[in-house]
Amino acid sequence: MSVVGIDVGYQNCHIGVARSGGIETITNEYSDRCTPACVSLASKNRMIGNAAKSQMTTNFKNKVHGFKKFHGRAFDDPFVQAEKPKLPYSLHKLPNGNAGVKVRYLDEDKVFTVEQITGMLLTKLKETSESALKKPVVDCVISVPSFFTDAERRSVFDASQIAGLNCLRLINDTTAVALAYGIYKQDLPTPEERPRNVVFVDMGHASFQVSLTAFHKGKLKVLATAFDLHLGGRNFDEALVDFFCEEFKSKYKLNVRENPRALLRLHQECEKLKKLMSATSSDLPLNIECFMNDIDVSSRMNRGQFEDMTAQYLMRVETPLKAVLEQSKLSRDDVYAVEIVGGATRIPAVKERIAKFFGKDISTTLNADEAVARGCALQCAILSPAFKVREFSIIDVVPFPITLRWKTPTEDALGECEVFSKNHAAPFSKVITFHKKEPFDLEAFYSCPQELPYPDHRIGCFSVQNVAPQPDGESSKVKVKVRVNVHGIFSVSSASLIEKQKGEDMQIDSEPMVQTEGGAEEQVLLLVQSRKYTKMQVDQEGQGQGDQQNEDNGSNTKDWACGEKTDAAAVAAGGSKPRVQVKSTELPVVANNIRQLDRDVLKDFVDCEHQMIIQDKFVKELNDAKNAVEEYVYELRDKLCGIYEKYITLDDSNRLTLMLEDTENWLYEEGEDQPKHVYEEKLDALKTLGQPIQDRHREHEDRPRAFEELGKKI
Ligand code: ATP
Ligand code: K
Ligand code: MG
Repeated sequence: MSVVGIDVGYQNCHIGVARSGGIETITNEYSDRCTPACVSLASKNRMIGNAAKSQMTTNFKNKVHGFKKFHGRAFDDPFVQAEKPKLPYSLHKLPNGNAGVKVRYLDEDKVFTVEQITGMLLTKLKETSESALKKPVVDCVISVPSFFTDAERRSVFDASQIAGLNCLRLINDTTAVALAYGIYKQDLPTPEERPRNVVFVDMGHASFQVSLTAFHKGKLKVLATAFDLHLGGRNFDEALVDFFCEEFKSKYKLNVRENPRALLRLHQECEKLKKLMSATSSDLPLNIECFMNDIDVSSRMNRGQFEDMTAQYLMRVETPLKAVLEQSKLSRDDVYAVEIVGGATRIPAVKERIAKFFGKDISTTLNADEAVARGCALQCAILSPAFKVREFSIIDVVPFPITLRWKTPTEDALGECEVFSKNHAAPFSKVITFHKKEPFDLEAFYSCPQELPYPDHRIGCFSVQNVAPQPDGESSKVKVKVRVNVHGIFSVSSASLIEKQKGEDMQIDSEPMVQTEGGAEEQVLLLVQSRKYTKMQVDQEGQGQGDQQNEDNGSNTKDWACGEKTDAAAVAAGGSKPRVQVKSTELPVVANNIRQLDRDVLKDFVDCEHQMIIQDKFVKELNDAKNAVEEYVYELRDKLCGIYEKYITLDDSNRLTLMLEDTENWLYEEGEDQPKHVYEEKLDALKTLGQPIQDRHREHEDRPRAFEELGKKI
């Protein structure tokens, strides 16, 4: 069983794995720990990661990057529309209204969903993990921004399935970082002591996330999260790009924005310049040769100028920092440490702003690039039975409050209940009791559309089916379980009909009910259950199951929805009241209008990804066979006028050299595009001639060594 954690960044991906020695981040085939979130589609195959990024400025229309924030979004979404003109590739409206990516692949116009594109990226990361671990990788934990809503999370989860991964948990970036911070700390406070409050700050390429987390020995509890959806390293790159576009317009009369290739190159150079400015405050040059219309461009920039032109972004650093303090009702003095990660926190002015706000030095004890991936791998290790990890419990938060709404029997009024408040503990399940005579629908939505970083506040509609009145015509008691699962995804996960048993008093009726405002007959009772997810099992949909009745009566009694407080928590916790004999029948719950891929479509995408993997493998083997011929030609030719010279007659050597030259020419002409076996035969033919020479050479080389060995023995 594999233990792998994947940080899928907007720009950069990292992989953490558990080995017997501990958690490490692994390198890819380019010996790079970072794999760019970039997918390139071509006429014969795909290139993913470094290979795609390295030729960023060629074939750019088919190079897809910056797609992370399209997850779960419609084509008409204002964010998608705002991004569209900045992208070198085209977006396309899919039949379901979502944003797809239009590219040329296998010499055809193709539209891929964002799930498929991320699926491709995850396929690559899966392969990288497999070659590092030397075994198949299926189980993993993947990070998502803490502000991702249901639709975005479902979309990333589907992407993981397309790549054939079994995602045990979608974990929030800053929570993964908190785990990576806390699990090795030996000096965390005991349960009786005040918690250690740590602020985690992650500024990546495209967004800014902050969390405030309370630590005790063996556990962490996220108290609050806040974010700036659109603040990250890319804003700083874009500020530089804007500046130089203007400058080159007046200085060289170049309209850079009209030339996508030049614009991409400028972007790359500006990012390099930005990083250099983090290291030095002195004046730095920017030179790009043959930039546009055969013109070389050059300019200069220093940190002071850079900070001036990015003041509007630096100003925004403070807001989420303030927000986590306010939400958790803590002051700066309650904060033990401020840990920063994410590439863009290396910008000195960003660091200064954070330090200034908290009035203390910021800590960089975690690896800024790898902490998220390490945290993901740690979470995977905790969830995996294959590894023994120190017990560490994680309680995350529900970032946006969630409400359920239903029709009342009078049909003109709606019942409504906020089932999860902002910063409610997650994962978490609750049971709501309804009294109903017929099937009913529960509509779930985010309660505060104005604070939601997503245009649609609806989550979905859950129909509870097969509800019928009791034999005596009375309403039936229906218990509905709602949950925010381990991935941060909401659902009405189950429902059951509770019936009186013959001869039994329906004692359960004496349970206190919570009357909601919606309707006279509607009674809502929220019972509290907590999860113990360290022993989580994963069902076929890959979603965490394993809710357990709360064993810890005390701590959760406050978690009553609708602000109602009654003593029913004791019942919930199986406490003081006598157990009632009741018959419970599972009721089907059908989810509608959930913002996610159709399950049949997902299945097709899984097959499609599989086909593409086969195609890539085919092309890779073909290229390897061709390259082997080319390499052999060069190697042999080199050695014929070098170390092999003494082992071949001049005539033979000339003949062989001629043959090598023919082969080289052939490779560029009709040998350009041949089936694999043709290259293999070509190589074999060359080796038949080359091998005897090589053998004679080796024999000669070995002779003195053999004598030496013999000498030692004598
Ligand atoms: P996100 O978390 O938003 O999804 P990501 O995880 O891909 O994005 P990171 O890898 O954390 O982002 O950070 C990438 C950003 O950090 C880029 O904008 C990059 O230019 C910037 N960056 C990296 N090193 C430096 C540096 N030394 N100085 C300034 N910026 C840097
Ligand atoms: K990253
Ligand atoms: Mg990141």
